[in-house]
Amino acid sequence: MSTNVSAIETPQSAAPAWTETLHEWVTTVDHKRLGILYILYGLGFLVMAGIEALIIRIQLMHAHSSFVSPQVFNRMFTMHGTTMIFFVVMPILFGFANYLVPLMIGARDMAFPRLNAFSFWLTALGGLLLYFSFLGGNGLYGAGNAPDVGWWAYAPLGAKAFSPGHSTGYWTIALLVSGFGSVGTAINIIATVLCMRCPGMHLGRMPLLAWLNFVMSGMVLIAITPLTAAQMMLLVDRYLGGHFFDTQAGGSATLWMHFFWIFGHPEVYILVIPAFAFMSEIIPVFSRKPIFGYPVMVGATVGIGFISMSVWAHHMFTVGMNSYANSFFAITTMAVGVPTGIKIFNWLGTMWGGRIQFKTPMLFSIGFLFQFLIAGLTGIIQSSVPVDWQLSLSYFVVAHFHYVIVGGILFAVFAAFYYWYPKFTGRMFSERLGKWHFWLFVIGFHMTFDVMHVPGILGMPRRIYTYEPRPGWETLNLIVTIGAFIQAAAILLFVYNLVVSYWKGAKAGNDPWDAWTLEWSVSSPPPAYNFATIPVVASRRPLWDQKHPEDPDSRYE
Ligand code: HEM
Ligand SMILES: [Cu+2]
Repeated sequence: MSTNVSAIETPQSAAPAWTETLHEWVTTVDHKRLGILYILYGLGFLVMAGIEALIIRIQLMHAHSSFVSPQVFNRMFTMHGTTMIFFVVMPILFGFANYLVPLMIGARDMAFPRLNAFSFWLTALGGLLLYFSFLGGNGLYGAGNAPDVGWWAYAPLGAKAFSPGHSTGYWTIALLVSGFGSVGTAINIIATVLCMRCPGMHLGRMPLLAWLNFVMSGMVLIAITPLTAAQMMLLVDRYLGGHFFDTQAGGSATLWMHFFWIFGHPEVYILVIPAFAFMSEIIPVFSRKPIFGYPVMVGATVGIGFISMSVWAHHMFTVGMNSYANSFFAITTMAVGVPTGIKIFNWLGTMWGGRIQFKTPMLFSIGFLFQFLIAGLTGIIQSSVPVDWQLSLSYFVVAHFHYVIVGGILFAVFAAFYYWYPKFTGRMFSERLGKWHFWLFVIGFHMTFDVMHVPGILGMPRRIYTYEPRPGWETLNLIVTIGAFIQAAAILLFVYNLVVSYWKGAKAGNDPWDAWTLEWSVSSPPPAYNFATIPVVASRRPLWDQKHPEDPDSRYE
């Protein structure tokens, strides 16, 4: 019996089309759609956390300012830091990993699509819970609303006695819930990389982006667990009369610090390793050369993964550990610079002798290389214990980690946006606006974070709500604040470019960059099933081989 599919009437639903679309997106288990949801979610919170940063900078623009109250100031830096780390950069990186890993290894989806959707919605709930805290009390100036204990919530600040009401409760539960989401995504990425690769793609041929997200996921499983345990203990302290972190009742405040940084430092590598992955995919394509030292790049990543688990107490050089402990953590911190340096060397080796195309993705990649190197060097400076004793809790530290997070990770994220946007949307973004965004952001970034080092060296502590008009402090802080606004303008230009190009951009086609990984072998955007037939690969550059069968020597093995 033959069934003529087209003859069957599909009942037309009375609901307006947009509700159909909304229903599709809310219930999707497709890795590409979940990837886009993660990215849009992260971009939404980037605007929130960006506004918080600008409020901080307006308050610090000159001495004796009272633009906001000390309470609101404390809430702004706590929400800014927590949001940027957990609800901006992590979701955006998980979004790219979700979208790209299955496509790059020749798979139709992640290993566990429903776990994938569940993990996204847990992360989404976490961010909403954190921001519900603004409404949780009686408005901005009321007690018991947005958390104000810093993004580390050091004991005893997190205790009920110091933060009455539910503000820290919201912070703890929001991170707990999103932490389960991160663990779910990490399990999914690991299972997908190990079990879903297409025929011929053994681990030695897997794109570096899949390798690095595999290592990052392993680190998530190890690092998130101590944070989850500490949060559980904090909830017991706050709501069940526990004393884990209460020094007066036999608990320990430094115990919280150890738990937080056993998570916290690997966390910064969980953020930077996917950024490294973007560089290892983008730099070769715009240098027209395969990556230099593929196996070493994999080895260096695994090395970073291990060493970065042993450096955490470099955040605690000033709490009074003995000199053996200080020396140990100083040495491990310097040691993590070695595999990181190898990566920078290999990216430069890839560009060396290449035919460099200065397209927007490559401009942001070069910005990443330059700034991440400087960020690494100021990190090494602080790994020297006596130097850290001078600089700890100063604006030099704030400048350093923003150099890593903005100068490194955010630049790499922008490079990734410009590189894969044509694949996600089927449209090219405006290259002219892209270049404007790049140069404006470079100027804003250096005005903000280069200059920020100086008041730090001059002794300006972080997290102070205002300051005395000491020599140079006001001019320097004014320049920093102007720089922050230039960065904000650049990010608005970026958002404008992405939105307008979605409708007006030139058609992208499958492979606008003449690249060589599998995501470029399918249409833009890819069909729901990704590949009509599962590809069979024979080298690290499967699409290149397809495009250049006449040139077997160019096979990169
Ligand atoms: C793009 C422009 C940004 C500007 C202008 C900016 C500005 C600032 C400022 C002024 C502070 C210090 C507050 C103080 O101690 O007084 C701060 C803190 C912080 N920022 Fe940013 N930031 C930016 C981006 C980011 C990004 C992308 C991240 C992370 C992904 C981030 C993470 C943090 C963290 C974790 C803190 C520490 C919060 C705390 O002390 O509890 N920032 N930011
Ligand atoms: Cu650290």
